[in-house]
Amino acid sequence: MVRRGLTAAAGICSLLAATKPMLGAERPLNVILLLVDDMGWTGASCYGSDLHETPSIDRLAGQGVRFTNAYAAAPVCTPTRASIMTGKSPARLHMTIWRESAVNRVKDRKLLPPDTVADLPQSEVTIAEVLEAAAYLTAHVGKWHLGDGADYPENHGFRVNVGGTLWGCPATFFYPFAGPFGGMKEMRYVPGLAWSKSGDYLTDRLTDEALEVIDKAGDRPFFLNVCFYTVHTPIEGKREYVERYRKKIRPGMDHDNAHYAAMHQSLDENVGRILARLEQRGLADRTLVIFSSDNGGYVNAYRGKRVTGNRPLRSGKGSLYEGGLRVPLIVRWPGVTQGGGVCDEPVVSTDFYPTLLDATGRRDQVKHAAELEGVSLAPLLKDPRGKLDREALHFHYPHYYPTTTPVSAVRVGDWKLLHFYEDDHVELYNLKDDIGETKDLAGVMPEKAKELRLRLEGWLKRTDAQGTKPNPDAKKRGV
Ligand SMILES: [Ca+2]
Repeated sequence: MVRRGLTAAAGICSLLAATKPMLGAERPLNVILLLVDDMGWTGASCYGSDLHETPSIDRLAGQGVRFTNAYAAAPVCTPTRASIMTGKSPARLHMTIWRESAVNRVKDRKLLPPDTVADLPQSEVTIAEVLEAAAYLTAHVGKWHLGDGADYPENHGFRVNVGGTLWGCPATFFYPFAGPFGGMKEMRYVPGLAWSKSGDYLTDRLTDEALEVIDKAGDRPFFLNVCFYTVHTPIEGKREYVERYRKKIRPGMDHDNAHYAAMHQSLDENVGRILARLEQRGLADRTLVIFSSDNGGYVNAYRGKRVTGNRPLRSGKGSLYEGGLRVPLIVRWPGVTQGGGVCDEPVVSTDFYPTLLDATGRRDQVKHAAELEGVSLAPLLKDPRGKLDREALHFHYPHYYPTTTPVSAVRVGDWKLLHFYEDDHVELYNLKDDIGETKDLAGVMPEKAKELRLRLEGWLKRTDAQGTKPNPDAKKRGV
């Protein structure tokens, strides 16, 4: 039934026939990107969760390199996804907020956020377009959130799109994955899953379709972009798993949401199914696998219950404190990564694109490589104790969220500075001594704070980043 599902929905057989086979003796590397939605830094067992059980993700970490200082390029969905697809920073792209908010700007706060880009511009060359030009089968499965119909995955280099739409989350994770959503009762659905049946769970069904791509690729190299809708809201786990975690929760645990834990178990099972299929088909030794998340864990409540905490990190999704930005990242590159590597070098999702150019041998083939803002992680994957030739990571979120007001941030070595725009104040932290960002050192180290602030302002100028403006209505409203 599942097999017929993808064939009917995406016409995969005809697509395969239409794409030219690769020439040359060396078989190109397949690429699978496993991107989770809103998974916090400590969401997996191997990253320290005290509740979630993730044996498959942990096994992958044991076979590759696990990064401890990996960042999403932004603290919310759309901008980070744009950074992965383009290799450019959200600030440069003017895509700094999630799509729904980009088309409905906040106008009742002290500052007016900028008028940002809602849809991924066609002028950008996505990593999918690069690999499609190299005769890869390019398939997107799951969340897209990078534009409306004119900018769906199929218009940005993907030959197959199952489930990708303008929306950031499904109405429900249970069959039929459709229904009214939000205050406006907008009707949402997940396309491409026509052969689903009562009782099906979305994370399982999307993985069915991902497995179908692997099965049907044959000798063709493939780029499989699996963007799980989980563990984003709605926080809905399978009933039997929820009961299991309810019994496991004890007072004082960092993670104490049984539904959220159940969602992690389903995620982990499906990561395991994909990795097992690679083994079964003899593809594991020629497939690069990246596992990561698009922003930190969501610390606000859903249906009256806190979703998660990111301790020891401060805050969560939406914030430029570590809890909003720092994410899991595991990379397994056959022949390059040694098992069990741990890398502490700061890296960011913008780095995936140049890494994939190196891994697939495409760097010399693309004209725009010099425009990319990320750097290849290849040296770190070969030697996790190595260092990148990069001085700083920058972040720009000129928007509001329940966890933040408009803010930019820069990390240089162990130092991190945040610049909040509502009152123009800065905060300085030493992450080596204070990973929880509890001791603001800006007052006692003004020279250091000034140095980082100037560096941050220089970067914002160079990237043509959009700023906020005072809201002329703010005084009237008393905000
Ligand atoms: Ca997200």
